Amino acid sequence: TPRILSGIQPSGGLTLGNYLGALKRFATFQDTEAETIYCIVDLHAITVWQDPAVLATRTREAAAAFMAAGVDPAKSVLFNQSQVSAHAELAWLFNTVARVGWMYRMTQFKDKAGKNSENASLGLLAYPALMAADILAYQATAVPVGEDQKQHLELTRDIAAKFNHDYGVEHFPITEPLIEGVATRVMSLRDGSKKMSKSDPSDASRINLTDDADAISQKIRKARTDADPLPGTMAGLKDRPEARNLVNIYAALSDETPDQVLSRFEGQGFGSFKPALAEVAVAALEPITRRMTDYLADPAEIDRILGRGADQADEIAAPILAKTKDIMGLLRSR
Ligand code: AQP
Repeated sequence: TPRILSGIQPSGGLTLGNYLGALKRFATFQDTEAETIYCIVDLHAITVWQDPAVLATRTREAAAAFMAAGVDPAKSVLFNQSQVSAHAELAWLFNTVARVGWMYRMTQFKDKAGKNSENASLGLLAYPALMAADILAYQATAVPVGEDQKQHLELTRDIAAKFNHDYGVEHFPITEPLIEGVATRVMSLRDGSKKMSKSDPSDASRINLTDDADAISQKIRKARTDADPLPGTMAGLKDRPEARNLVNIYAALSDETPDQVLSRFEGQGFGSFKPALAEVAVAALEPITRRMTDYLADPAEIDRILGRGADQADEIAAPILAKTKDIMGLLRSR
């Protein structure tokens, strides 16, 4: 059976980008023949500084967001990465397979490390090797991600292929990215060239899954746009990234194509489009926010769910890790 794996970092409150690019689709895979494994990747989050006083809370919030978006712990394995040691162990083994040059080429590293990359954590550079471990510890065959993670997934494929080649085995699958839908890249509300991100310093740049109706409406009202009326099709929005983003968000939330949305708004300006978008966004997010709040009322139950998930994950990953060590010639002394 196909095995699907994906993860989200508890590096801040989750955003509409995380929802449309990831969470919204996660639940749908549960109803296919595939086995689904979802991981809150706390070891990834600490590649940039995380306040220890809030990381556990962020992790529970992410778990609540998964479940609020429809991920059912009875159908999917849901856990936090740091509790399953195969991730860190396999990442080390992959550090010996991956090449330094591969890591320096990653655009996310360049973006997050900034100008002073010598001062970035070594973990931030090695991030894609840990991501490869997340995926390959379960020999996962498909990974649903947003467009932004495509480069990292290619690196996972490179690591799997090099491992198989170097050791002359067919041990790791060459994982396929599952990138589809109109909002695989939701952009910042303040800058149409930057992706919407939970760690953007400007809260106005994103819609958080915990924002209430007023906050959502206000952020959409203030979103950067232009003064031109909307065209009848997306082709007419070529040089208008902010406008394109808002139309894509509308389409993704209402399960339409962007052209279907535009056909109703042709000739109208943002004065009428933005309130309509706010209404669609509030209607889509309100139930999720409400369910998140319900789950978060019982943090001990969230911990129990994640703990059970970690046990299940460990059961799958441990033999794959052991086999990997055998292939590499590491002595099995017990
Ligand atoms: N703006 C986005 N549009 C579409 N999909 C997105 N994803 C994130 N942002 C967008 C998808 O969400 C999943 C989890 O991402 P992550 O938490 O591992 O980290 P990220 O991609 O780096 O997301 P953020 O919000 O930008 O986090 P920070 O600010 O901490 O780096 C992935 O499937 C991703 O594609």
